[in-house]
Amino acid sequence: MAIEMVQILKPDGSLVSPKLEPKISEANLKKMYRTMMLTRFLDERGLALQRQGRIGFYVTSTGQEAIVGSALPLEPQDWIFPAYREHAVGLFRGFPLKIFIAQLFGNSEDLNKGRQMPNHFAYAPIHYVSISSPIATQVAQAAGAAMAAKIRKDKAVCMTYFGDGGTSEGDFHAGMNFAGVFKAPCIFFCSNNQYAISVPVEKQTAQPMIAQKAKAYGFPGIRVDGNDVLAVVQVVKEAVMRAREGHGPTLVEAFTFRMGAHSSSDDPTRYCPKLLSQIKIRRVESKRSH
Ligand SMILES: Cc1ncc(C[n+]2csc(CCOP(=O)(O)OP(=O)(O)O)c2C)c(N)n1
Repeated sequence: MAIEMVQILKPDGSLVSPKLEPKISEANLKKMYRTMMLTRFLDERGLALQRQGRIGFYVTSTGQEAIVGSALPLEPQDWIFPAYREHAVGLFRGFPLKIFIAQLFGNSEDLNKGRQMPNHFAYAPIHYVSISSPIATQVAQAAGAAMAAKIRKDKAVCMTYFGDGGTSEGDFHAGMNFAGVFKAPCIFFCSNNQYAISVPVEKQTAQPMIAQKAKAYGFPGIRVDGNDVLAVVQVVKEAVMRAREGHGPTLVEAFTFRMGAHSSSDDPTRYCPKLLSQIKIRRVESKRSH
């Protein structure tokens, strides 16, 4: 019953096997790389702005930038139901940087005019649905939207993102069950970064492999190295094809690691010894934290 982890790149950047390399244009490879770098720079600036008291809240995705690979196989008509760590997906699809930053400030150029919490982005032209704070609510929303797309025969695929902690929520199970029964064109993308704030994944679920959970709902579950951008492109490409051809949903577990705090309100050195050695945490007290 074990599911192997799909890997195309070795940690040093060389290929596991040249046969596995997906066909990606040089322009798209550069666009993905640029988006990954931009995301990391945004994290540095976002945290600094929060520490300066100029924005109220920020969530980083440092260590999880390769999620950008999940955006490449999608088409403009597809829909994104994100969690709060998918900046790279939005930026890759064309989320304007100025509007993204205006959202953090809640200023006059923010499309919500400050009525949403910072880091709760939405941008209709790229079908990037507003982030909801309650964990995993987007999973049920995505399954419902995918069922609607199927009924309307409009060929849109819905992609939803959530963390390992999100799989303990009722909405995860409701969304997975409905999508499985109705063969909805939905992709469930779990970034297993091994922590839900301070709760390690082994205290979250007795099934160590999140991809296995798809079996209970009657559709495939795939485990991929979430830090391997080429492997992420490849598994999502196959899942999108399945969904678009009417074969129903796929659960993708992207195995990764959150290389920082949960958010600007968190101090991970209090519960995550791995981070103590890996990252220099700025222990600056936040003036405005949530
Ligand atoms: C229903 C609900 N319960 C609790 C919270 C508080 N909360 C915010 S983020 C979070 C952890 C989620 O972890 P995970 O799904 O693994 O995603 P990650 O932050 O690791 O990307 C929790 C418990 C919430 N927002 N909603």
